[in-house]
Amino acid sequence: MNKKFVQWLYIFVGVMALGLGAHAQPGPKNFKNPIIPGFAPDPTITKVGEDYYLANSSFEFFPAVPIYHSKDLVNWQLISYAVSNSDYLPELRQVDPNRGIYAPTLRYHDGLFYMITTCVRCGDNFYVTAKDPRGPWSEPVWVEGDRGIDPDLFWDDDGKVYYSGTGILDKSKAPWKQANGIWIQQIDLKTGKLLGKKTQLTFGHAAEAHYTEGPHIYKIKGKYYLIVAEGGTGSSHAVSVFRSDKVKGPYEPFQNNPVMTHRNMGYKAFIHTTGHADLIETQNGEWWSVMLAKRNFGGKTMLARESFLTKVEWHNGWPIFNGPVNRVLEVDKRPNLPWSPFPAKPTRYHFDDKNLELEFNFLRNPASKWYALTKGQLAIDVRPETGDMNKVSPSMVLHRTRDLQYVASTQVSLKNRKDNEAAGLVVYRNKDNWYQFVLKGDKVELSYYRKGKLIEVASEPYIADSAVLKIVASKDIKLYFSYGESEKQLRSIGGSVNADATSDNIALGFNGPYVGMYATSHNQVSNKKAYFDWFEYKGLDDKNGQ
Ligand code: 6LW
Repeated sequence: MNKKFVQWLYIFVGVMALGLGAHAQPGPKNFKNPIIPGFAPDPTITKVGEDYYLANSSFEFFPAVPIYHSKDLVNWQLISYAVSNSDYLPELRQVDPNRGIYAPTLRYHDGLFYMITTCVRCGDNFYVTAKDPRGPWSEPVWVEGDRGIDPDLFWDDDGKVYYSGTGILDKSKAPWKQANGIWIQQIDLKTGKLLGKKTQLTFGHAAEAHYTEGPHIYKIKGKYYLIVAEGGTGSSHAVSVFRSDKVKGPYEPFQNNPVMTHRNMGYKAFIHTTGHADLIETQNGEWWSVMLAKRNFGGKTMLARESFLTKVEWHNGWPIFNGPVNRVLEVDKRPNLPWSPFPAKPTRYHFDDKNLELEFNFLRNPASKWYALTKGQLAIDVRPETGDMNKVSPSMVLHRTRDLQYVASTQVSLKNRKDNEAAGLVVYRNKDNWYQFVLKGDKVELSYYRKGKLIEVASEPYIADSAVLKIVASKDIKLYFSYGESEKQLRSIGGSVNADATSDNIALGFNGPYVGMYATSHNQVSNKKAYFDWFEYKGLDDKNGQ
């Protein structure tokens, strides 16, 4: 055989094998919602080739606006944050809980990713751009003036770019109480300047619709579609759709609106609060929607608003969401895309890298770098700020709670502790609703705030420099705490503790729960550092809806 032929034969066999490989592993039939569990509200999605990117709102936490990547719309991996340079958003240092970064829109146009959002009470609307969604992302470009929450960007075929915002342009025309509306205006993306006249597009479809917000505009088969959230981001939440021949309207509402809601399913529905959708067409011609919803764990919303996926089909030029059931399901048939799971990540963080792993967040944007990764330890400055103070960024390094059931543990050391010096673990939602499990002075202490009231659960003598601390969250909405000098010798403390302080039911608000590391000197100066050898977050929920 001649050499060239043999080479070609090898290539042919190789390509066939690859093809067969893909067929041999077709992936599961179904997927499980939510696609991004735990504090992942207001999802927005875009696509480049066969890669999908999704962003969420992040409120007072930093880095801001997590960005996830997927190839199959089901398996998602955190790849970056749209704002991670702390100099870019100094306004986020002092925001109130549940203010800060609201619903973003993520889009890709002509080689650039755009993420536009609102920093509520911290500068208003801005966008950032990146060539690579993994970063670096640009400095914020601020859109001039007060523009309302939930901005959207839409590129029309003629090259003009449109900004849609929420609000009522002429307040005397507010059609009813609690009305909000959507308007549109051209934008110059070089300067952030809005151009020409604003045009009011809608106040929502339902008579007396509350809080119409979260607009996204698309052009599909020659028509303009406007999708909005209405009803407010609670149990009345819904998705409504409008259509027009012109980008500035008039927009005709779909007579079957809302196209998606669980508002009429009653308070026992497992998935509820469905709304705030964004649409995407796959390379295989299917349409899917991401949207936020909450899960009901025995009446408690423990994981706040999360990101869900549901199928969309077109009928007579209108979108049908998950027909014929018209519900977001926990287990559903997965998209026709190559199954592409990411390798499972180790659950234990050893702090061996120079930088903190992407999963870790701070409460607000730290003004100074009060932590360091050194020799396989995370060293955290023991600072006066505490978790119950407002508008500060205490020494907290937090990991999103992505499961109802999880184990979080750490090995912490704080030498020669004074009575005011503490370090350990927190389960955190906001200053009025959080748990602390710390070495403090010559004790180990367990207490929590629920609706701003301090509940002291237990305090036991403990004098060693270092300890392993462990929290187990169980599905009956309880937290179990244990501690000891090594992982093999843990003693439980405090019995079973009500875990609902960080639920939506108790904490209220838009943000979500975290678990993580914490150090404080309780309003006094300290020059100590707390050293964390490792931190482990192990989710115990069944991810296997397939
Ligand atoms: C968001 C608004 C909403 O900006 O809640 O669910 C606000 N919808 O659209 C905060 O997430």
